[in-house]
Amino acid sequence: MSKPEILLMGPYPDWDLVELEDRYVVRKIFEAEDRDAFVAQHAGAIRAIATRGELGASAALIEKLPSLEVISVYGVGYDAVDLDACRKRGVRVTNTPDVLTNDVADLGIAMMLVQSRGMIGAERWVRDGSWMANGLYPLKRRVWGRRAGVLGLGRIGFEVAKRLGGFDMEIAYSDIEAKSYAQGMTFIADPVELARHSDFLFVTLAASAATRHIVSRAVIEALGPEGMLINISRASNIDEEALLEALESGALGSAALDVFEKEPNLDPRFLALDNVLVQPHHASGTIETRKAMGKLVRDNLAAHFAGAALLTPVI
Ligand code: 8YV
Repeated sequence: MSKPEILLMGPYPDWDLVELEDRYVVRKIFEAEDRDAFVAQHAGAIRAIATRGELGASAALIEKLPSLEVISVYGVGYDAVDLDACRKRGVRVTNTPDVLTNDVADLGIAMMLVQSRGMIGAERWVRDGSWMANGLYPLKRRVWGRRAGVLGLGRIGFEVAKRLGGFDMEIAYSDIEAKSYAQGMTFIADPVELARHSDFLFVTLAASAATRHIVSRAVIEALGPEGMLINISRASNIDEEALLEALESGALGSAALDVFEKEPNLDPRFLALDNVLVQPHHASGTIETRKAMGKLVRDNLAAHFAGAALLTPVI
């Protein structure tokens, strides 16, 4: 039997590619010089798309693939996949929830600690001889015992909150409704109020059209000159222009960001600021988790082509 053809939207680790190429004809759109010509050449045969969270699949692409049956996302976020276009065409979509939750939460906590204790500057202080020349490193802010807000208490938000409990922090959260599993945490529905009650505000909610800029100028200003914003979700959840202005003016104390609009081509204004920690969208980036994500992508594709139930369907 001939192998089904799949369209790969961006590079996967070699260990995944080897496995995919064993079972499928893999068409790598990201290597094509002329993407439109590449799609036109293979369109009729493509039955699946394997993509990444941040790359997704646009309506324009989906419409060009008449044989498309399924899109498997390497990532929990599927906001970059046009679900309306998929529904119209009866295309199924899967993602990789759960397997990445703990690593994403870990990175969020690490970003809070690194930024609050000034560890990037402290490293520089040692390496550039400032320690020898100037002595003690400037004092930074404590983390333990302070107030944390979690915007979006889903799987990742909950794991962030659990970890924050280990720092004896006062934890509040915002979500569509109060969660029964949020023991010992205060529910504050309004994100502005949540920010007002937080020293550290974690953005952990799944992105959609409805959550676009949920971290508004008002939220950022409520967090204030002593506050820190930590984003391990999607850039679209934050009004990035308002964030930049607040970081520049000091209306917001600091930020720790793993995601950016137009990433990896982030706004250069971020790089001129020393009150922001920038990370290259790698919250799920451990070998263990990425292997589990790749396996789930493949298992979903295999289930689809075997006519079995999808393991982790979105639609
Ligand atoms: C990326 C992510 O998919 O899970 C998500 O939604 O954005 C990430 O895990 C990962 O960086 C691979 O591109």
